[in-house]
Amino acid sequence: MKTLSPTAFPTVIPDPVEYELIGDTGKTTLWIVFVLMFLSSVTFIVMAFRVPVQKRLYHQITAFITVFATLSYFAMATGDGISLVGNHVTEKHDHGLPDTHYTVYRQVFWARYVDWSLTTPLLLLDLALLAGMNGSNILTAIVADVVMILTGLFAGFAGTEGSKWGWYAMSCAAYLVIIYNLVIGARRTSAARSEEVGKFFTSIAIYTLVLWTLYPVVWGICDGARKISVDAEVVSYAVLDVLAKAAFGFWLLIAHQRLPASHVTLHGVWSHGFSSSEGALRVGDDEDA
Ligand code: RET
Repeated sequence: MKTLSPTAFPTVIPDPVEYELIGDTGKTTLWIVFVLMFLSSVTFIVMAFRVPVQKRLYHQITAFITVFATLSYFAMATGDGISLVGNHVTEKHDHGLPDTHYTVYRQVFWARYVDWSLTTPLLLLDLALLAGMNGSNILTAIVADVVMILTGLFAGFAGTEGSKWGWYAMSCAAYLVIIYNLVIGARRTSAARSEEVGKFFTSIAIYTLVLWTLYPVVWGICDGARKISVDAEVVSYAVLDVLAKAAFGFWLLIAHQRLPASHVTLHGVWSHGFSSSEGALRVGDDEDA
C-alpha cells in the first residue's frame, strides 16, 4: 500500500515483498533424487553393454534420460539451476477501499525445463519405438512435446498473471496433441506388432499418461497459483520424476528383455550402419552377443 508520510516531502513506501524459498526438506530431497538418478544411470549403462546392438537403443535412450536428470538435479541441489521470479499481486477490497499491492518472489527451478526438454522427447521415443509408430506421428509428438516444455518455461517466467495462464493454456494444448498421437496412433500400431507388445504398450502408456498428467496439475497448484510451499513442490516433482524416469526405465527394460526378440529387435541403419562395410564391422562386433 502506498501512503504519504506527514513530512514536507511526500515519501513513497515501497510495496511489501515476500519470499517463497526452498527449505531443508527440499534441499535434502534434491540431493536424494540426484543420487537415485545417478545410480539408475549407472545400472542402465551397464545393462546397455550387456545386450546386442540390435536391442540396445531402448537401453541407451533410457540411460540418457536418467543422465540428464542426474545433471539437472545436481544443478537444482547446488542452487545453480534456480532463479527468483517476482510476481506482482494486487488485492481488491470491498467497501470502496483502495487496492493493495505486494510482490512475491518465488524460486523457479529452470533446470527442470532444460531437463524436460531433453528427457520427455526421449521418453516419447522409447514408447514410439516400442509401439512401432510411424515417423510422421513420432515427429509430431516430439515437436508438440518441445512446444509444451518451452511454453511451460515461459509460463514459469511470465511477467503477469494473464500471460502466465496464457502460456500455460498453450502448453496444455500441446500436451493434448501428444496424447492424441500416443493414444490413437501408437495403440493401433503396437497391437499390430504382436499381442504381447500391444498389451505391454497399453499398460506402460496408461502409467505414463497418469504420471504426465500430474505434472501440469502440480505446476498449476505450485508455480501457477502458489498455493503450496516450494518444499512441497520439490517433493511432488521428485516423486513424479523418480516414477516417470527411473521406475519407467526399469519396467521398460525388464519387460523388453522378456518380449520375444523378433518383436523388439531393430534392424536397418540402427544395427547395420549407413554403409555395408561399416555395417559388417558393427554386426561382427556384436555377433556373439
Ligand atoms: C508444464 C506446465 C505447463 C502445462 C503443462 C506442463 C506439462 C509438463 C509435463 C511434464 C512431464 C515431465 C516428465 C518428466 C520426466 O521425468 C510444463 C508442467 C502441460 C507433461 C515426464
